[in-house]
Amino acid sequence: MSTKKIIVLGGDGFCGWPTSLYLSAQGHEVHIVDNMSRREIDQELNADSLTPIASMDDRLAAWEETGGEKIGFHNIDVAADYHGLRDLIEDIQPDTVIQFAEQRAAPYSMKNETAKVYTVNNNISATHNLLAAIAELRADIHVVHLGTMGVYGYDGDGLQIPEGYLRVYVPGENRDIFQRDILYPTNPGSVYHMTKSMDQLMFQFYAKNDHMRITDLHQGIVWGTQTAETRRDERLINRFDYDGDYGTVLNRFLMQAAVGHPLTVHGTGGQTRAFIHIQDTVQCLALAIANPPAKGEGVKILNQMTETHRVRDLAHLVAEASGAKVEMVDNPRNEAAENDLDVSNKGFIDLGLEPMTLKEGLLTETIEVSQKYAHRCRMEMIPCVSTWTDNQKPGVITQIAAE
Ligand code: NAD
Ligand code: USQ
Repeated sequence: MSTKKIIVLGGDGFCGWPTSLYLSAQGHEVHIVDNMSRREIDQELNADSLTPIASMDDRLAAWEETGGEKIGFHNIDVAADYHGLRDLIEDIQPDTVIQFAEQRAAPYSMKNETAKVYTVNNNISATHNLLAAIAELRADIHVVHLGTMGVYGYDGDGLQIPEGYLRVYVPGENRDIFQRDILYPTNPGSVYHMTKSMDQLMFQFYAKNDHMRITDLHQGIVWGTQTAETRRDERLINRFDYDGDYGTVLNRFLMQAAVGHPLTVHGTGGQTRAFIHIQDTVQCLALAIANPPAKGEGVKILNQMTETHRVRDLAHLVAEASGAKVEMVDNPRNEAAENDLDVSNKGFIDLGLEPMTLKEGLLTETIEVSQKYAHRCRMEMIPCVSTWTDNQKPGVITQIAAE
């Protein structure tokens, strides 16, 4: 394996931190860029990570003390400080830049007008600043971006979702049939998911105009918290979001079980979603970095997920493992009550990914981590209260529906 110089934008976050450690452990030279905005949002919401995350200085010191190579850190707002980002790229001359630095919570992006405007400005500018800087420097740098499965939408009717592109046949005049491979039509379900759809157009343009090498990873919901590297020392522990805006469904169910809170299923729980464990996320990033597209090839899109599950099935699985109660609450989101989801992840399987699944003991590990830090949970932050429109109600518990 050839080692590379890698800049990780958003390297303090839930996916970025363990990815930075994994890549460093693999022998790559890693530089983290982060403006700590996610930690500021913790304060704004008054809902800290369930796990006690150390300061960046303490994290990096702990990494070196446990045998890791030095990781650089640069506090830059990628969305606001174009020149800071460009100068850093010029200085480091990375082979790869990973773009994790976006506001990633759908409920937060729907919270109010301020959060909508922030999410769009931050996410679009961060991604575009990166692309414009690489174009200005005329550098041959592989951009690896974390997109989302949510760009495809959730109105599945049995069609297997391909990896990014859809082959269409368009009838012309004189009975001609024209073939095109187009970006799969986007159908975002929140302002956050909309920004990921817009990112796709920017990638399409820069891959065409500047022959930039770009990989866009359409990732499912990430669950779990620890990886082999973050387990090395408590100061390396990864973030664990559980609150109604940032907590994602499976991790929320696992921590709810651990703190004695009923499992909050939105609506009928018929929503089917794609999932991936954080340990597989870091493996996928390494595989994507090792396999960049050729110059001029167009954007390489890979579906980064390992399994699909219906929300109510997950709730019952966690309830069986833990004895927790399941509660059906109002759905604060404007989303299909029931959907099927069939996704191709052939790209990563062909590259050698050996997926972990829910069955492999990791559910228990996440419950145990949650139990250890249960005293840090603020119960009042658990309900999902950000509503998509005035027609939705917050997801607060009113009655026990199932056990
Ligand atoms: P996170 O919020 O934990 O991490 C994002 C990091 O980026 C934070 O540390 C934040 O401070 C930083 N950041 C945000 N805006 C920035 C800016 N303008 N300049 C510098 N730093 C900035 O999110 P995450 O869960 O690690 O997600 C990372 C990426 O993966 C996101 O783009 C997200 O959309 C995508 N993703 C996440 C999931 C998931 O389940 N967590 C699933 C699919 C895709
Ligand atoms: N849900 C519940 N109960 C809860 C929380 C959520 O039933 O307590 C439901 C939601 O209504 C939704 C589903 O679970 O139907 C998934 O919600 P989520 O918060 O776990 O996931 P989502 O909002 O889609 O966002 C997360 C990440 C985002 C990423 C996305 C991948 O926050 O960054 O892009 O997963 S995907 O869902 O594949 O688009």
